[in-house]
Amino acid sequence: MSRKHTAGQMKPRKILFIYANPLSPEKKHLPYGLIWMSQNLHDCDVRIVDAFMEYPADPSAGVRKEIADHSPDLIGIGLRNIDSQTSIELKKGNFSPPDGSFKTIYLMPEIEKLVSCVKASTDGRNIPVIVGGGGFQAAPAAVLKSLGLRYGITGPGEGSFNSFVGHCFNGGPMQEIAGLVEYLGDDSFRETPRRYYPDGFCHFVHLDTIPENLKVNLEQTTVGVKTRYGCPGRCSYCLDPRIEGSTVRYRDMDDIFRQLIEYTKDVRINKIHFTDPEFNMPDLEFSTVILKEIVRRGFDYRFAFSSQFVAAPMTRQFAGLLYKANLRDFGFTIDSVNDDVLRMNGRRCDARTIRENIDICIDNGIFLMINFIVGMYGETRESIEEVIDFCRSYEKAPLQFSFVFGLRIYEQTPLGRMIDGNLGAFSPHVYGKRTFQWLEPCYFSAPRSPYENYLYFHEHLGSQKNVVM
Ligand code: B12
Ligand code: SF4
Repeated sequence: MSRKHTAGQMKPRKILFIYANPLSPEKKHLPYGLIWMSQNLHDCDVRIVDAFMEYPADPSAGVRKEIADHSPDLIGIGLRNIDSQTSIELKKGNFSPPDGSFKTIYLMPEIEKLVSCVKASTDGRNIPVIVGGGGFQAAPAAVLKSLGLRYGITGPGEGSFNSFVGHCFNGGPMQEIAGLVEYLGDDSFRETPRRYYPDGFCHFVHLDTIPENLKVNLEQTTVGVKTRYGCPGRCSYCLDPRIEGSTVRYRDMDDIFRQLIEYTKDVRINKIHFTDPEFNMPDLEFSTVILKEIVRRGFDYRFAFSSQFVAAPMTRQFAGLLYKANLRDFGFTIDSVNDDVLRMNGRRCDARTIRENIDICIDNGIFLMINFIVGMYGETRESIEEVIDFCRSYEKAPLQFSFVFGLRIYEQTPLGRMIDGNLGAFSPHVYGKRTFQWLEPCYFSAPRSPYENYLYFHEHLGSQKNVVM
């Protein structure tokens, strides 16, 4: 079913948004970004299709049918993920270098196939095609090159996509399209500055704008609510400050609760994920107000909340409030428990504080899913032993440890820039091929390869009950 926003007498422009996320059928997520953008497209007739979820047997055939049925004037492709980021996907991995140093899920081949079908189905009809999304932003020009497309948008799509529509149909100026990336061939490209917080647009998904063909997901998934954009952190491997900006901008509190109140009315929604980069960054002030309001309004009985946290800041009072607000199990990123490794990777916390904050959470009845990254910049055999000892010291604790092995290198991260500046010095720790904008999966890992570090951990911690590997 498609939606019409017809304000004037002109025939509405038909937009087809294709969510090209091969992880969709398995990890069931709504294409939030596309729905969100469609809400801000007035005077357009928008159809959103989740190609891999709605046509699991043959997404390309599905897309062909959608294009034939809807004859769009413009096509937007949403690339949420280009890979799974993690280096050890022993069962489902489809991408491994010849030395077997890692095995990951690389999604570009499937996406390329889908996009060639889009191009073949629109051939000769001069229908503009543009790309955007979190995965796209990991390597924008390289993605365009591999898809054989010219245009993409980095940063938020609301606003920029509207300008692109204006450019295509009313001749609006190209240079006003914030975050526009234009691939020019031969690995060269042009990019206009991004605008991180476009004012005057709707920043959440209204339930009545979710098209029927996507709604089936609601009870199976956690629904996303953003409370802030951006992160001032400088963690070596992280793309979030690039995607959302490094200055934090909070959403209006009334708007956040307008969204939550709207969601209370739909019985299928019972899990809410705050999709912030981190719920306790840059400090606890804003989140404290949100949690108190959740409790005051009784939303703690209506929803189970989750989010992603860094190890600090955390206080007893805040942990108590998290429990009361029914935000009781969440991802807790600590990365390492070696102070040098933490510092070298831009982490603002030390091992002593990490331990204190874990204990505070446990004392307050919170179940932590603690994430380590093994093999970060500066990792040594000794720092690895510290992680193993640390996990053993919590063997009987009510929490869970999980591990990521190696750092996926992306160009626009502190680590990516460091490696690009001195590839020779880093090369003993780089696993995989250095391709344009590091599009092809490639990892930094020390002191051994991701797979060797994995085997070592498996041998030493594999039998511990609260360790997930
Ligand atoms: C929250 C989050 C999660 C949550 C989601 C919870 C939920 N219920 O939604 C959890 C923890 C479950 C998760 C899981 C995963 N995630 Co995640 N996630 C994020 C995060 C932090 C925010 C995403 C979000 O909700 N944003 C809000 C929505 C509205 O924005 P959006 O979808 O990006 O859309 C905007 C723009 O991108 C743009 N846009 C989007 N599509 C299009 C299309 C066009 C044509 C245009 C012009 C613009 C455009 O406009 C939109 C509106 O502003 C991002 C990082 C980030 N800061 O964006 C990573 C991120 C998207 N995730 C990532 C990854 C890798 C994953 C996993 C694969 C991890 C794993 N190994 O399992 C899974 C995949 C899940 C899936 N099914 O796809 C990577 C993707 C990069 C890559 N390597 O491909 C990111 C970028 C993180 C990173 N730093 O690298 N994730
Ligand atoms: S890992 Fe977290 S704290 Fe660090 S830069 Fe990324 S979002 Fe910020």
